[in-house]
Amino acid sequence: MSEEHTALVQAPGRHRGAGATAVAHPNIALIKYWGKRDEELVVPRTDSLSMTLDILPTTTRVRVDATARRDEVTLGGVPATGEALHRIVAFLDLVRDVARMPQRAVVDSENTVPTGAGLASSASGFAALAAAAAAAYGLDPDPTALSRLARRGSGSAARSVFGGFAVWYAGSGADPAAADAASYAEPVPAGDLDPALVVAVVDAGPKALSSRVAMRRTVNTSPLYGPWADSSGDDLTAMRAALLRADLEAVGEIAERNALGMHATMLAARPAVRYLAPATLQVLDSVLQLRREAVAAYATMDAGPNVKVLCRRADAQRVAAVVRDAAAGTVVHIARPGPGAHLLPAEGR
Ligand code: 2P0
Repeated sequence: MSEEHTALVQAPGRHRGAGATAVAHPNIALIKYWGKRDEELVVPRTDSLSMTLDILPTTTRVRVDATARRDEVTLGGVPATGEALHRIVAFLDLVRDVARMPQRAVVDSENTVPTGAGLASSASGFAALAAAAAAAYGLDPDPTALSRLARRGSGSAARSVFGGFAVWYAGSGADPAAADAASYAEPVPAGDLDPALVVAVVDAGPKALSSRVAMRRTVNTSPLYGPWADSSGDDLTAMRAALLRADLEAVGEIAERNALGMHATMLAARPAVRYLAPATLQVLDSVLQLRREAVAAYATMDAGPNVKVLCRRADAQRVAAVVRDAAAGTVVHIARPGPGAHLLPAEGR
């Protein structure tokens, strides 16, 4: 048994090589992750904090196939190629390394969220893949180890391992092994907050620039990056306190300023990274109008033009109607806090 992976152990009695299916939901950061300090290990520069949604899940099945010569991956029924396939095979290699099993796998993943549109498809995707692959290769990670594993696929996936609100620690230490061990997510208590997140999809198309490339450029070239990263630490402290006292207005204000600050760092990158579109600004105007009408509604945006609006559950229908009408063609979904990544019961065979 490998000593260096104490939490990622072989499951006693589990049939090695069985198939496993896992479900995970996207999460939306209220305190953003933007910038890595270790690209290889996907260790971030700052802590982040998110809400896992109860909509738009990814379901992923992994079956170890002793006869296969290479991994076979289908995403939404279509064979994966290029960068998407490369990232999934690299992730499976990591799992095989820990499990000490060389066998290839057959992977089928169904996403209900548009991929690559700044709607956290890589968070639900790699959280589901981590849970399913770990089980298929006979590992039995505890939640911290599963979060660290999911992080290696895509940083934000570390948070989708948990339901509700989760904080993902940047960790500290220059030594890669120490940084890897210290960077994981865990649940955050949230008083009796009863929030909804209205997801306003103004454009479901894939983004022009991947968040991976965009955050690298921001860290390397934006003069605003350092100040935002510093202020994000203060935002996180204030956010935790606001969640504990179930203060939705404070949670929303902190989330909105943190997101706008992140986009400011991108706009100041050289060349600029601009995900915000005219329709994004129209939705942001409608959120301001809601606040003028005394509705607690606060916006956050990720690596894309779509807007997520935090509000009370009781206000969600009204908020959804207003933001949908703000920009032509906008589609809205109402989300509430959802569950963490989990395995589905074993299939009968
Ligand atoms: C977040 N985003 O905290 C931030 C805010 C987008 C903006 O996490 O390179 O797909 O795979 O670690 O997780 C998007 O980045 O990036 C993201 P990688 P990921 O949700």
